[in-house]
Amino acid sequence: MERKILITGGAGFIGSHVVRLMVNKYPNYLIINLDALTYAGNPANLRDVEEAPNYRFEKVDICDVEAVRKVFEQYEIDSVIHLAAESHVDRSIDDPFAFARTNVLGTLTLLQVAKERWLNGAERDAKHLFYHVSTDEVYGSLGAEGIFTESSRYEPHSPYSASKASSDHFVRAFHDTFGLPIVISNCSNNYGPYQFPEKLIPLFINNIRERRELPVYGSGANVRDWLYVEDHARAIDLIFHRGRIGETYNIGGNNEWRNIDLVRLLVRTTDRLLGRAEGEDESLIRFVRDRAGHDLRYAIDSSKLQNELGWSPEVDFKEGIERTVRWYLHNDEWLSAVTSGEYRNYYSRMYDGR
Ligand code: TDX
Repeated sequence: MERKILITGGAGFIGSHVVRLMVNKYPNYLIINLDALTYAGNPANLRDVEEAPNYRFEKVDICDVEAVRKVFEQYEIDSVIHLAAESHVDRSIDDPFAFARTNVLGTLTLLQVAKERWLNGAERDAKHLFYHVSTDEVYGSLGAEGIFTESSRYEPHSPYSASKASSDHFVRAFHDTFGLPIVISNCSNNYGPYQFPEKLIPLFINNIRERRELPVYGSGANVRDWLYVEDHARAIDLIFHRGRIGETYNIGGNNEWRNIDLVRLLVRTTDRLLGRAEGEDESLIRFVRDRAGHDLRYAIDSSKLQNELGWSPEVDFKEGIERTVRWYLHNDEWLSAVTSGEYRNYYSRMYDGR
């Protein structure tokens, strides 16, 4: 195998799209998916690549240094694409420690093992790369104007974004202090198939279908920049292969939506696809108490990535939303499995027993 790439969090939402792309596109790469299978990780996200000869799965917590070391040794890992993270802002408000543990200490554990394995006096191997996948939330919140660039100040507001900011700093520190070859990308909000239904888009599609209330935080005026998950996966592929060591790349959809406008689009699309009168379920919208520390607006300037590596988003937003709504409506088995927790028991038993 030409490369042996460890992808952490590969059973999660974005991770599963990255694993699928890499396994299918590069049959000469061995892809090792390392995932703890928390509530958000679901091997069923990868059924279609499970049997591929260049795919392996390891159920490991990134904080377990011995287990991580073992995986590095066993497969002679030459590069890492690190996506494993606790990622839901509301959960971070309830339990900040879980976020510090996984996002900060987990990242540090991976960095430490990569350093041990790759920088142990031997000659530097050009294949070595620690690619850290991060978020635009580390830059904080924008007012009506402005856009985040790679040199924007770090100003996280939630325990989630604080933990991601901290992990970014550790990754850069390992580059600057020890010479670990790293690259970082910070991406805007993703949407698409396999996203856990606690995030706005899949939660609301499901609620519309079930005719449950749609809890819009505050006045719904908060703005997010949405990117189809496969466009993000393509950017990760490009940055992994051609990004400059030590650099940061912003990834964004150039596609800003106020939450309330997005919710109305979701209602219309879902109603139409269900054969209901378009917009009839707008009556489900409820304005509820705002999220604590709720960032007003994110917008990301990805011109560095566009100019240096020739990336641009390909999936038009309305088309992407339509595809996503269709996917959720046609995959109710997946939806009920991830919300029931049954899959977790099933797969945990299966992988623990190996
Ligand atoms: O029930 C809801 N009602 C609501 O109004 C939920 C779940 C969300 N919202 C709002 C909050 C946000 O303004 O919708 C917007 C999107 O919310 P989330 O889907 O929770 O995403 P966000 O908080 O923007 O963070 C996301 O983008 C950056 C991801 O969760 C992060 O993991 C990513 O790093």
